[in-house]
Amino acid sequence: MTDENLSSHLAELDLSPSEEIAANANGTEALYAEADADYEAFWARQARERLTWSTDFGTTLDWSEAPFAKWFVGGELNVAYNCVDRHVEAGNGDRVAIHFEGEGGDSRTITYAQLQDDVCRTANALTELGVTKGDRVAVYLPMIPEAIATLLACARLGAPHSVIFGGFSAEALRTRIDDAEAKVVVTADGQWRRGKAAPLKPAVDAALDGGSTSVEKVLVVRRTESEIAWTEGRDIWWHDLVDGQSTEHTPEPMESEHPLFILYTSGTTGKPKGIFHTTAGYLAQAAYTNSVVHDVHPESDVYWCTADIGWVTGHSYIVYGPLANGATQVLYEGTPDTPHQGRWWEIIEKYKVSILYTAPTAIRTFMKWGDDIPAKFDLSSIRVLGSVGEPINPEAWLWYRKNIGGEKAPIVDTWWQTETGGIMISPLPGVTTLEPGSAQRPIPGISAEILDDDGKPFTEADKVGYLVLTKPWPGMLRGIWGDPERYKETYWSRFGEKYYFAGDGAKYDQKGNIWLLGRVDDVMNVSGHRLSTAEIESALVSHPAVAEAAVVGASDETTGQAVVAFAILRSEYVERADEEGEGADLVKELRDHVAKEIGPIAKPRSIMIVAELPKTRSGKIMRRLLKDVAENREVGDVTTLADSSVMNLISQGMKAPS
Ligand code: 6R9
Repeated sequence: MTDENLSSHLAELDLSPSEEIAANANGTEALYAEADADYEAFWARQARERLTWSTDFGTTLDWSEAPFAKWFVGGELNVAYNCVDRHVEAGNGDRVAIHFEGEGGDSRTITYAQLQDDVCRTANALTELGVTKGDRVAVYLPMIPEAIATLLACARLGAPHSVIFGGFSAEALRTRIDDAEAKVVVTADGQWRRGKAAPLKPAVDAALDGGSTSVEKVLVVRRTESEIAWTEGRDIWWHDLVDGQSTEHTPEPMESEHPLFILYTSGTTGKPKGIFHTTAGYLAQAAYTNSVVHDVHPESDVYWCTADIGWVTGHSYIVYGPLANGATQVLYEGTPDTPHQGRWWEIIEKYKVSILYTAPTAIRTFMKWGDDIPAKFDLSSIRVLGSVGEPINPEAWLWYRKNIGGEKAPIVDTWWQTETGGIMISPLPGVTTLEPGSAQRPIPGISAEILDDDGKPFTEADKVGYLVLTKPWPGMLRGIWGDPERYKETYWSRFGEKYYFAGDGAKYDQKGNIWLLGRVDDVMNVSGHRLSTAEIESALVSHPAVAEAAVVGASDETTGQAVVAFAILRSEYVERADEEGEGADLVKELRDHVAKEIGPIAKPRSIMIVAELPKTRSGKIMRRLLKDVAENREVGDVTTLADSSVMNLISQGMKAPS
């Protein structure tokens, strides 16, 4: 689609809330007013109505030691009880909690009553391994039901879990296990990826090989039946220990501020940050947001969040939010193209998924694969779509709405972070008139502003600034594990202690919508003009030849920084670019296209056509590495890349004479 087509198409669309959704939506306009009037009272109501407390709380928020927050002080509850037992007690034990779909086609249906048994057995097993309240448990598991049972069992015991994504290396595992001083590791022999058994347990062995760790036991799920090494006395099979346990276990109430989990943020330089979250505030926000933003109706919806449990999205929107709400959800183990590129759509058809929550990088991949693939499946059950992880460019937004959302499902573009615990900025289905590409407005209970370089808030349109959060919120991180100073320094010092600095650039549009513009380190300064990498990437992707693009600011003698772009072409254009001279023509065309879309100042100094972009395993483009290439430096640390060979190809291409 050309940009004229895109903007005229956008202008023609009616993106006001559909009556059908609005009639029954959990979110309402009135919530904004209620929260604006008294945000603490608003959150207190959410916490009391959505959660079941063993002891009611007294003080809603204690901010006297800011930025260290205490929410719902004096209250006690058990997270696992809230996510499982109470639904069974309420007579919903037969409701499906999890439709599990293994990559190889094996499936399991787990009701809330069965999940309760699984969680109790797992809690009893962990107790037998010596895990008690306060001990840390490292989790390195595939996307299988045992992962959910493990997290809930930890929560039940008050043993904070630290999930390490199954794609991380032994080295990453070692640093995270050591930092949290985990007592037990729960893992599997392997996981299914693209039809092959990918090993997991060997990485745990390697991580623990150096000795001197805190780990006493390793609990191993048999998933792939691969041959693995075994350390007698340390390693225990899940089926030997868990299966025979009692299904009775009494959940112990935890204080509101008892630590629930640690989750390390990836992709940054230096030591990973162990972001930690606590019990009641986190759960209240996860349950509330899953209800009003995803508009989950537990009695009728089938919800599917495609994130991995190893990321915060999996924590909040596979485990804690939907289960606290008593929802029915799909859990899928594998990759979207196994055994065929329509696998996700087949799953939606099979389980009649009504709410899908995924990431722009996945959507752009599906665009590349072609419209005809989802068209083969019945997706008419879909009523709400969600996006998370990075800005969704309007092209991808429109594709998602048309090809997956039947031209009518609202798309919630949800901005939040590991640190925020839950969704912060997003439209609400049935309430908000949508604006493709923008996360729009803080949800009720959340307050955000955009600051200029001097830390002054502004509201004028199209001026780029820094996103900050101006009031504490229940799901906020309580710190960086073992490093309170780093917590203050990273988030509460850039603009003083009044503002939580999110690290994202942002702007308002004429209608007052917030547009997220990527990490601040991705905001370039070209001849004194602020330019966002995301904006230029979006412009490139709006050209019909471009499937995906990444932009970095490379230092430039004249302009301070210059725009350097990397682009993956759509398959129909790859051949054309390979022909003598055609590649150069296309690059010129793309540069002019960006100049036309955003302005001559944004015209990339160079555009390199590449076959792949360097991405972390969570799908985030590692611009830091591309910047190294653009600035002719040796490429830095590639250990968090999903495929570390990608950078060799790109570096060679850059050096080759064109
Ligand atoms: C949930 C999650 C957080 C960073 C965040 C921002 C980017 C996430 C976004 C978005 C624009 C959205 N981000 N959602 N940017 N629009 N809807 O992704 O957490 O992995 O900690 O990443 O992701 O840059 O600061 P996390």
